[in-house]
Amino acid sequence: MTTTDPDTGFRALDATPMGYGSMRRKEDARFVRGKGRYLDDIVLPGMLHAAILRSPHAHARIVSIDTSAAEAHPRVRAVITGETLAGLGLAWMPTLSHDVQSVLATDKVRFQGQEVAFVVAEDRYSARDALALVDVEYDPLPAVIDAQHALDADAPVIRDDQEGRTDNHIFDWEAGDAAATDDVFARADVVSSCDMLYPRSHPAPMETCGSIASMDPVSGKLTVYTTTQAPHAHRTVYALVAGLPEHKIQIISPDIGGGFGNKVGIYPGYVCAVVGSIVTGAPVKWTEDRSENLMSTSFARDYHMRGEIAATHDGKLLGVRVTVLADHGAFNGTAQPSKMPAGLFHVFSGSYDLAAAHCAVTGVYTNKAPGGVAYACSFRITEAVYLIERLVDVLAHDQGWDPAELRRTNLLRSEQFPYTTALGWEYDSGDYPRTLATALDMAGYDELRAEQKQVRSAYERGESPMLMGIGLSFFTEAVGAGPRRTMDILGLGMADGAELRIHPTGKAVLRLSCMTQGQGHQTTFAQIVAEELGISPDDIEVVQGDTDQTPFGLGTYGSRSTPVSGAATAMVARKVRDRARIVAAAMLEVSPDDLEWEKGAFRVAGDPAAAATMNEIAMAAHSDLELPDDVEGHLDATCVYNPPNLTYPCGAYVCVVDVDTATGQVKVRRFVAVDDCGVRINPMVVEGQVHGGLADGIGMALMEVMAFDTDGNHLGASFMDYLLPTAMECPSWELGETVTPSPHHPIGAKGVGESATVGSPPAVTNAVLDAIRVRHADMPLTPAAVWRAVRGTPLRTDLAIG
Ligand code: MCN
Ligand code: CUN
Repeated sequence: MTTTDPDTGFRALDATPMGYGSMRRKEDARFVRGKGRYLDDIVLPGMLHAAILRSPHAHARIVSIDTSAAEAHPRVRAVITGETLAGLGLAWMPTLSHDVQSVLATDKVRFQGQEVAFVVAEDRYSARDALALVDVEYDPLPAVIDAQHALDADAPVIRDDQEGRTDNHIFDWEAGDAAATDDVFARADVVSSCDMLYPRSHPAPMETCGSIASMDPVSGKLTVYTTTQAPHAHRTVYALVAGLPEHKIQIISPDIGGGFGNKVGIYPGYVCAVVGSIVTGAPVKWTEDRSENLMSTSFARDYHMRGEIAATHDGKLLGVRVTVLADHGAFNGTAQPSKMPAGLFHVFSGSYDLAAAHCAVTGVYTNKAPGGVAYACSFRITEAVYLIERLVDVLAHDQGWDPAELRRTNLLRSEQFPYTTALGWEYDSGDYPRTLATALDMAGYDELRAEQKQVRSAYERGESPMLMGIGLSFFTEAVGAGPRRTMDILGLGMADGAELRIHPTGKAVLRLSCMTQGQGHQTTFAQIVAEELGISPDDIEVVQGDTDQTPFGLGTYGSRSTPVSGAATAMVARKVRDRARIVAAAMLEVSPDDLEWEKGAFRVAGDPAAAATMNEIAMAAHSDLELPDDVEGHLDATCVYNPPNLTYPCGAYVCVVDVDTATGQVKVRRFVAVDDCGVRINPMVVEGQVHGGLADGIGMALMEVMAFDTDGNHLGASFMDYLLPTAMECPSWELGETVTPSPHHPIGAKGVGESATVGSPPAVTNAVLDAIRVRHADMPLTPAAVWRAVRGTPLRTDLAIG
């Protein structure tokens, strides 16, 4: 489908494919002209502007709040506090994890940046100015910042709003067979263990979060424009939380400038905007700035893990045992399937054939922002993959084994699929050995090891400070939640809807419950319809993000759009095709069984000249054509897809780094990524998704961390401190693919949106540690951390304490 210019390396794209293939994204015609319509572009008549006063303390009792000076500001229209909200029963709201979170603080503030007051004014500047006029008296309390001390007997109790609470414990959860795992470890020849922290990070989307609420006092209709990845779920939650009738709530998600999980949940500012609109009778816009986004919205990771791996003398992996301390911040607000407090961490047994595995996860409160599952996390699979892929390297390090060989000999073989893991999850398909072999071939693994030896001998001779590292990871992802029987969010089962309308002239409109944030849905979902019906993607409009216009479904996260909404799209297109067959039969005066489908047309078997194209069928379906009595006219159809299982993409990554031991500086020289996401709808879009995730991996492994000081002061509240990778830090990615279709997905596709974010951090980390021959050091491997690791004095980068 694509041709590459041998001189420039640029790829020219052919004409729009009638189905799968690399085509330019339809939405980009808008975006590259600056014609996107993001939340802050929306201006409603008479709209007011809001700002939030936030806590400077990580933990403090609120003694008093005096809003009189702010209220006296000539352009201020309302000042809302926790007390105002308490009067409406809205001071606390339910989180996605069966906890409550304060919308505006009443009793205490529990993290730095927590919402304390909401000021609505005639313009944005006045709203900001008036924040300084709100006088809050705090009585500071000691803060719990290090999760490892949250359960100490003398730790301050953060959630004393909960009656009878005397500690910071949230939950204990375990999975796997503890006895069988202990047994395997008792029989093992070798065991390696390692303590590791997957540090707290932030998705940091380019566009921050915000909301415009408009309550029509006459009709009682609430319209909320908001940056959400899950518009329908938001509507239901607003209805449940605020007691508003759901049919009178319309959620509109305009263009979204990146979500990465940050835009799944409902933030206090959204609720306050609704209250602000009710109180003032005018639309209220609230948008946060960068620091507010970094300090108060959904973070990711913060998993303190202890892993053990057991093997035989000759390198057969036997089992894995894990304990995790999960730092959930001040409110338990993780966005993941409700019955799964550690998300899908179950896949920590990785891509290997293990006899047994067990994990125990304990969740704790700390004085940090809540959230917990965001940043291309696949519901904690990022942490699980990092754990197992680090453990495999630690074992290889301890035993002097080659990490590639250790993986090769233990990967699941293709004849083992469908494979049920020690934790009971059924991996649908894969050809892991071929995926790994492809990556190692592309990288030239043996030559790299030979070069590494030479670089090391020059280093050991004192001729050069440079070392070279080669890091591998092999990951199995689990994406496409539900099925709804086992997975729900606040009782809403995880299934997706699709509606397909075919107009008389053969043009189509596809309405979906999922919501693109940059993944190219307007293009790729049109391509699915094109593949099924032979209508050009250019003739198919994809509608998302408006609950009044789209069918119910749980939204876009956990790379579930292709596995669930993509399946719904294929199924609804097939329903349309079934209807088209009946119409075509009436047109051609034959039995439906005599027709053969050839993309875009039905032909009479044995009489190729007798045919009806989709265009002709569409017009006929709306005409006076006589149809059988039991057949409705038109071709339109709807579908709800409840996935039978998750899809399990995989990938093999090889990272090559150069490490300057004199400065600790790491340069990623090469990155080979072979991904298997089943059938690729738009290979160019898939590659774009992988590029983004690989950059995430460099960010996580080398620079991103939400650090705090011991008082709970946030040390990463701007992009000066919270470092994101740029093109400067990224090599030219070398991508490869294997394709093992998902057997249970209608088009054999698996999700890919988070694969590279999941798979790349361990590859980069393994590469750096391989270079300096250090068994383990926690991410991010900043120059300071590497410099210290080389000298044998590890650095803890998440806390500003030595
Ligand atoms: N695709 C394809 N063939 C496949 C699989 C996917 O062509 N076999 C295409 C899809 O049709 C879609 C894109 O790749 O256009 C990503 O699809 P999918 O893997 O289903 O992921 P989602 O659409 O559900 O996106 C969610 C995922 C998540 S959870 C995060 S986090 C993340 C990610 O996507 N956030 C992103 N990628 C992002 N990319 C951008 N630009 N912005 C974000 O916020
Ligand atoms: Cu967890 S980040 Mo994505 O699932 O939206």
